[in-house]
Amino acid sequence: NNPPQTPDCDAIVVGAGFAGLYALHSLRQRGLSVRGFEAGSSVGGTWFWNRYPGARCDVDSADYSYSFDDDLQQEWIWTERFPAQPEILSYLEHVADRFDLRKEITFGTRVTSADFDETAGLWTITTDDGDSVTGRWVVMATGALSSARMPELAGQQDFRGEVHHTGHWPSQGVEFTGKRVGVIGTGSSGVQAIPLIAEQAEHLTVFQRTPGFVIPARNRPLGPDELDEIKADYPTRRQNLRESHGGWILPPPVGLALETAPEVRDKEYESRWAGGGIAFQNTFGDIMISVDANETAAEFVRSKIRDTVEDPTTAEALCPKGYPLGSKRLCIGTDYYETFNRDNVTLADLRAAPIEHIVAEGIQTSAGLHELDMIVYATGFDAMTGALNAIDIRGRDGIALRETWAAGPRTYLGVAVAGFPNMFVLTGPGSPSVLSNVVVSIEQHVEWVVDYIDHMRRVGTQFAEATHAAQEQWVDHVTSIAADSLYMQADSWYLGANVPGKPRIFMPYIGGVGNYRNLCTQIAADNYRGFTTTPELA
Ligand code: NA7
Repeated sequence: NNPPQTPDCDAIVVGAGFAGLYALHSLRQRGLSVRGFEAGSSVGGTWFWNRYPGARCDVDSADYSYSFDDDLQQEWIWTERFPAQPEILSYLEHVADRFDLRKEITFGTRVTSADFDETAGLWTITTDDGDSVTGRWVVMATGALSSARMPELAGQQDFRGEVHHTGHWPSQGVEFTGKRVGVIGTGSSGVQAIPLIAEQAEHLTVFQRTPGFVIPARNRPLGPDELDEIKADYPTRRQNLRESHGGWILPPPVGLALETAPEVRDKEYESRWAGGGIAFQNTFGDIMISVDANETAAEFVRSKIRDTVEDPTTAEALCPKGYPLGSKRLCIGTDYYETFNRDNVTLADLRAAPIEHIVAEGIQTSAGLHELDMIVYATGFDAMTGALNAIDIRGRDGIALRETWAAGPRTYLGVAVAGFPNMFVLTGPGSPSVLSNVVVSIEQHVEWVVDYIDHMRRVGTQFAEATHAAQEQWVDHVTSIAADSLYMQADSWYLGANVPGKPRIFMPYIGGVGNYRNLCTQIAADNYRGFTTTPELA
């Protein structure tokens, strides 16, 4: 064995969204030299790319923010209950400036490969500029919902009008006035964009394959008094978030749906509907456990749709059926169903009349041609694995992550992969990230990973790598706790079902962020159980 080479830096961080920024900051605080790479021209990650009209977080702003710096959380002013994309982006820009993070980051540069060299004792990343940089550790902060996905529709390239994807929105904005616009997709992004596009476009056609459950957001301005109250309570509030199931504080369930009389039940649903947001899913403790209980909540939403949407055929087509409420991520919207009462909005129900092909003039369904000037794809992401698999990552003996994950992703705790020493993944498959307030998850991941890296340096560990046995046990655990849940009853991106050919594996950890945190803490206390280590050469 040759002594390890001197790397260009200690740690390389790929991505400069919420996770990458905090990882850069924390590693630097511990005295490591760091280099960051970001494909966007500035910081923000998800919030840099998703600039479509209506883009907004569905978690309360005061909670969807960093807790690591008290001055930051006390000084930043959130103006709305649910923060809009521009406000989150300016928050992240502020964080980058406040902690002077930009100078470590190379922007407008995509990492194309990452290679581990055991003999040299380092990772080499290569960028689309052709540059390469070496580091002892590589931290993938590439995001769980960052690889925007275009569907494969016949004739897509023939369309003569404008084409946009919500997850890759032009920074200069898009002009809808006087245009006939088609939106494909009615997940969270479509649901947020549709009402605002409808207000501007000459005509909007919504191409819907699977209707979602859309709960009103009831967004509102956050008054100074309310924000002050939150800030005064931040220490307790943040601790509660860390110990909670989802990284958010919801009003507790009011009992069990199946043990509550129908009139009382509907009153409770009505009250949560009026309050808005994801708390609806938590009205009763059995909604996400029992299909019958879930159906009572689902039927309540359908009754709201039928009450709101004037045209009965459109209302019926908008009613979600055949999968439990919450088994796909709930959509949180503003005036979504009301939008279908507008004269300039048409619903194209693709279950009744599927898309046959895209033509120069628009979208041809089996019911006829929809002439369009613009198509907006709100078709989602190659979730959790897409951004990682887009990089040619090679671990020990040149083994490719893409091959290792050909039958589905396998990780230890969602942060480490056997065969890939000194590589850490933030919000990876097997972590609770996408089923939680992701900022709470991100802070936990970063702190745990940075503690581990610090520990390695202190005890003189050259490489740390998850063992295959620990990884298999974790994958079995993640899969088994999801197996009996209602999550398995929908074709969701949690399962990879939205990408043709993607292996069907339930990717997120559903055990909750509090439990996950405790487990990770115990594993660290147990001398990082499940990792094998190589000591540094003298
Ligand atoms: P989603 O939730 O994956 O939604 C994508 C939508 O696009 C969904 O309605 C899909 O219908 C539809 N889609 C995808 N491919 C097609 C094709 N080929 N034809 C017609 N319709 C299609 O992505 P979002 O961006 O809305 O949200 C992702 C997450 O970001 C969200 O859950 C939040 O956590 C934040 P389908 O349901 O597959 O029938």
